[in-house]
Amino acid sequence: MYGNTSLTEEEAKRLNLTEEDPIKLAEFEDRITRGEKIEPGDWMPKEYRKQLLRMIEQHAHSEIVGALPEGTWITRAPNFRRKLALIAKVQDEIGHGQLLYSAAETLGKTREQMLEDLLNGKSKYSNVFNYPALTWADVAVIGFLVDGAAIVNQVINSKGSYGPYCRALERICYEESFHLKQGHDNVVYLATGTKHQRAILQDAINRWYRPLLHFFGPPDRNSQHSEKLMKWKVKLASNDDMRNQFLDQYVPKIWELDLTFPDPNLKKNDDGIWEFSDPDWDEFKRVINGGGPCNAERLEVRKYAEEAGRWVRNALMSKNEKYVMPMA
Ligand code: BYC
Repeated sequence: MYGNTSLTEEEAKRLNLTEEDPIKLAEFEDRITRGEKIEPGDWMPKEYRKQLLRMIEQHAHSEIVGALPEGTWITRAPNFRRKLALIAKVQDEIGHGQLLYSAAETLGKTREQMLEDLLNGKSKYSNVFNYPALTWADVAVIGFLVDGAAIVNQVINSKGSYGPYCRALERICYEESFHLKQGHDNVVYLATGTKHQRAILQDAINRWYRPLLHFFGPPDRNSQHSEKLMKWKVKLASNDDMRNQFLDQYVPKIWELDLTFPDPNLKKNDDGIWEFSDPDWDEFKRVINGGGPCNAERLEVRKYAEEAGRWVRNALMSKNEKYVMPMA
């Protein structure tokens, strides 16, 4: 029915593909199967474009909002060396936002529209950045565990099917790997420091544990978009697989330091699958829909940045000039 693809009519309906030209759709899916990259000028199903845009846009927003919790500690970093490293890291995160907005723009939505949708709440960003960074130990935990979680996700997604997103992710992963080293150094320093330093570190790990489990998205059985995204190789691992990889890599590193996670049921089974207590998926839903502890504050800061920076953009952009949209 749909060219060479094995889609049934029911699947086509579910995947929102009934309007697509079956021949073009079959060619597109063959390219994906062969592992070719899809580039901005190539034919793609509307649903592929829509899904990619949704995901890359959310990722871009996560980078610029994600710079805020750590950014609040730049003025209070404990010494000059840590301050320099933190300034550089926060600057890198904003740069990742730039790369990702450019990748998203290749799909036909302008950066201005994307930022407007962030500020009016239409577009999401990662749950983790709606929690406060209460102490310096939060900066260490974000640098080690949040960046660690992001690397797991991004290394996997960088092997995906859409060229501009993959190229942006490859570059981001190089920089994130360095962030991870400074996060690890910071965690080890606090873990081997005074009683107070260990105590604030343990407290930060306790508070970030649940948001970190949420970071990889809902359990596979409740994931709305995974089927399509995995079929088209935008996502190369499911939410549960990525979460498991993260636990496998990072739980032993925290346990090695004689620190704990606040979950008595956290353990690795013989089949390699990590088991954990229900991380309260209602909290996840609340947070991603605007009801987390810092959602309002994060958007206020972004609104202020938009308003305060408008004159700079106006000065740089001329109404009489035509600007090209990024193509790669
Ligand atoms: N937070 O069908 P599902 C960084 C939403 S920044 C918020 O499984 P999907 C860093 C999802 O959007 C890097 N919302 O979704 C920066 C959907 O809602 P909508 C951040 C989430 O797309 C600064 C609904 O739940 N990384 O590292 O198949 C400093 C159903 O979910 C979340 C990325 O952005 C979440 N965690 O899979 C330090 C990764 N999870 O859109 C560090 C890119 C799910 O229908 N994104 N939702 O309203 C992805 O890889 C995928 O989108 C996900 C979710 C694996 C997260």
